Amino acid sequence: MQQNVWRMALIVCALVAGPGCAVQEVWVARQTAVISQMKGPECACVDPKSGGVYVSNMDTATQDYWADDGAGSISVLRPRGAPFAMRWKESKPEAPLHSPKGMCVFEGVLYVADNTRVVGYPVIEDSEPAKLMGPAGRRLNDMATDGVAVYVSDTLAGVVYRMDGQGVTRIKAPKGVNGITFFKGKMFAVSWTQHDVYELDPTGKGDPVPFGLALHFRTLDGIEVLDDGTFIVSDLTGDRVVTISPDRKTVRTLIDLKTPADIGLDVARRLLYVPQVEENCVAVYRLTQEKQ
Ligand SMILES: [Ca+2]
Ligand SMILES: [Ca+2]
Repeated sequence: MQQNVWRMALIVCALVAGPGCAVQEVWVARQTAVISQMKGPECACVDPKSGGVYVSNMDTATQDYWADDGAGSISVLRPRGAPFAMRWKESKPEAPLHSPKGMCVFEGVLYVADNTRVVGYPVIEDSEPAKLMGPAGRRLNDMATDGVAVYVSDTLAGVVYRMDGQGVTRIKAPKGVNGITFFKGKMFAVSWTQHDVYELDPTGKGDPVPFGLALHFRTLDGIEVLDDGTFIVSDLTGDRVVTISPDRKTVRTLIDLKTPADIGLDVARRLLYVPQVEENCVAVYRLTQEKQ
């Protein structure tokens, strides 16, 4: 009887060929490496030109991730995850780094959100960082670039700042805004406290537009977008990384793992870097599309 039902279903599928019967392709993640020796890693940021990966270490003994404690560092991994320089930049009295979080690379400079300040390190040593006017932030969190300017989110103020050579402008964002990213000229963000994903208006005029997926999440941290438009977001206390379909409707678990923070995506190599804050490591995954 059961067999007949399945056979009938297949015949109906073949005749109707509706979307529900089509073979689906889904993204699958396979772990390729785990890099330990991190110290409260918050963000992995891929330099798309070199494939090198910067990792921010908040380095806290007290789990106060917003302490101006003069302890923080930046690690660099090679493409595919092997360590290159575990302490590429460290806090110095004359150039403090407290609890670095989100980063982006723009015009040869690695920009880093560090509590209330944005700091810049030339990617090529001994060159001067570009002069950007930073905002007076409260809890600066993630950074992104659209290739024209640099953006930083402020989780406590619920706003995103746009910085270029002309100064700072404000962009409307949801309360608790955390991760931000750009994809094909559109800007996206996740909220730690509102538990949703949003499209933002990078001109700063329009209100954030929620995806309406808040019931799926606990505390969202990072967001990236694959080249087919699939979103990848990390839910830190939800202990998972998920994909959201390009039509913004379907949520699927991609990886179950503890405390995933601000993920980094190497689109060209299809590698995903997941800093695990409380595990003091970065897990590296190869992404493939497979038929379901
Ligand atoms: Ca610190
Ligand atoms: Ca973050």
